[in-house]
Amino acid sequence: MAYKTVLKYSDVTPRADYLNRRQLMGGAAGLTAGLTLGPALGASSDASPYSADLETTALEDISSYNNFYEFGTGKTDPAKHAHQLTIDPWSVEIGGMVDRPGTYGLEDILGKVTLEERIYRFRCVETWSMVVPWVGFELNQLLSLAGVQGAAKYVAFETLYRPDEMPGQKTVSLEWPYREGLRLDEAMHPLTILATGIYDDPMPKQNGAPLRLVVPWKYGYKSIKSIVRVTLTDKEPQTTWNMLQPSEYGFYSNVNPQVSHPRWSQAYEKPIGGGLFAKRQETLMFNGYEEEVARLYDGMDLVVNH
Ligand SMILES: Nc1nc2c(c(=O)[nH]1)N[C@H]1C(S)=C(S)[C@@H](COP(=O)(O)O)O[C@H]1N2
Ligand SMILES: [Mo]
Repeated sequence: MAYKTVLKYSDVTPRADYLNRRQLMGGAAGLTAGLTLGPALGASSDASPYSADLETTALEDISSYNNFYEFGTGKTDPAKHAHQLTIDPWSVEIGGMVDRPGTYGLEDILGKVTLEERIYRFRCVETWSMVVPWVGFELNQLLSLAGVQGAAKYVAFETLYRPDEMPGQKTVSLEWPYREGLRLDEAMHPLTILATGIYDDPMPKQNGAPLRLVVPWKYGYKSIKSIVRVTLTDKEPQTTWNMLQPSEYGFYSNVNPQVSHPRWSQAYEKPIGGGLFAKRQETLMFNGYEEEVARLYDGMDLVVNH
């Protein structure tokens, strides 16, 4: 599959500056508890304001410790089995409350959007975390291609259902296909991306090739993989984990250190790849993206709407 040239942080910043900044920011990020986005540190305006200056997790770790129940429930099952998945050709069915419903080929989509690197924190409800340098484009660009109608309030997503290539769909008792959803304003937010790669590589299959959602202020399960259907609707969509256990998994699933899951206190998280003695870190409200997204939830009770 051909990938469009990606505009990377390192392409728009002279290399010496880039390396300097990386070192500088790496140090700064290690000292401050919070997440610092590019310009907040007085950095050059070259960096995407949405990309974080944090030390990234190694690709080896990002692509070997996964949740992708279509390939089994173990953390290493996806890396073992996802090679069976065929991803070329790939298309996304866009429907519901849109002006231009239809089957959109991935190649066509990639010809019409702007790919860029986004370094995001990623936080699973199981309390592990990573920092991933995604390559992707803002979901709002795809929604504009389809033309969202005024009555639409939510976006629903579905993963591929293909049991012949996804053995977990025969053995794991979730209701397939995997589904997720966002409120329209969450979907339109510039932090919300559809990712097609990690580092300079096309998306590893175990990470949700060829196209997966990334919503960095929500728990990882909202970031649905290998998407084949996007539907605009005026009703809150059903979501896989909420259907399984609504008391444990709410529709919003915003990272919140104050709202614990029955099996996992959410006060702390543990970075993956730091070795056996990696220090736990305090969980940040909205996973560190409070400044960018808190306003979306003004006036809402975040315990009730967990
Ligand atoms: N289709 C699908 N998407 C999925 C999952 C899944 O099982 N199936 N697991 C989710 C969960 S629980 C997490 S934490 C992230 C993990 O993404 P990663 O493997 O790229 O770290 O994918 C999410 N998206
Ligand atoms: Mo997760």
